[in-house]
Amino acid sequence: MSRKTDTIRPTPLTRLTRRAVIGGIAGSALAGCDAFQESEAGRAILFSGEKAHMALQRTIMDRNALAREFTEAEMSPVFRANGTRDPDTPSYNAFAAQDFAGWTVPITGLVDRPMTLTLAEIRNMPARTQITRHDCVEGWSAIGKWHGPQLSLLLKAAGLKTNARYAVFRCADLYNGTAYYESIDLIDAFHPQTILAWAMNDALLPVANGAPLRLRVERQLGYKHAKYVQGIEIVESLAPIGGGKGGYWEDRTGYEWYAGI
Ligand SMILES: Nc1nc2c(c(=O)[nH]1)N[C@H]1C(S)=C(S)[C@@H](COP(=O)(O)O)O[C@H]1N2
Ligand SMILES: [Mo]
Repeated sequence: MSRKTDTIRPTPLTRLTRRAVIGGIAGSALAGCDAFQESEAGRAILFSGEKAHMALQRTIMDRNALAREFTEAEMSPVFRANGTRDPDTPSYNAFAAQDFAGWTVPITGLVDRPMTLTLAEIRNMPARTQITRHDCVEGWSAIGKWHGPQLSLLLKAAGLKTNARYAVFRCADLYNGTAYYESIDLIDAFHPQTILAWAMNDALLPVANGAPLRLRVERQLGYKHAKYVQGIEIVESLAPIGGGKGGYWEDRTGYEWYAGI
């Protein structure tokens, strides 16, 4: 999708409303002329504002756009695992030995109703199924089917405070001795394809891919898709989280916090 605004023909517009931009009907609905607009300076002023507005509007529309979804026939025969393939801690192994029956996800921080959801409750929530392509920054991709409730359902249940800005995911695995963590902003958190997946390819999520719960945040690169999720924290700032850059890899490498695709 092109982000260029300068390909838009500068038809004479007197005003440009948000609605007109969204509808793409600005040219036809608002055509008109006046002396100011006819002057070069006037046009420059008008169209610089218009471009800024369009750029902003497009950014917001882009962020809400859906990731491509695929058909069953397009699914990868093997969906490889990456990063931690088995947390293998005493605590995780104890949960795994009981098919994760005791697994819970506390939702804490800037919420009106802090709550602890059980895995059973999460599996009973209305779920979305999506076949998407996972893109790892290391250069491989795989298409898989994911199933679980939209993260927005959980966040709406907890109720976000007005200063809430990010969702931080706490994971059960230690990566080189540190618990993996990741974070996303509220645009991604409320994106319709952002789900807490408990099933993959029509089976319960395997340990290698994040059992019993992993984030799917389909407009982002692979490392944002936190596996082994055992807590969600709503915060206003990422500064106090880990090294302050919002994620395990962001704090240790040059990986970008915003890894939008
Ligand atoms: N908890 C946790 N989540 C994680 C990782 C990890 O090591 N630990 N690796 C990330 C990376 S780099 C990728 S590409 C994906 C891999 O998901 P997969 O194992 O299902 O392929 O998980 C991401 N989420
Ligand atoms: Mo990755």
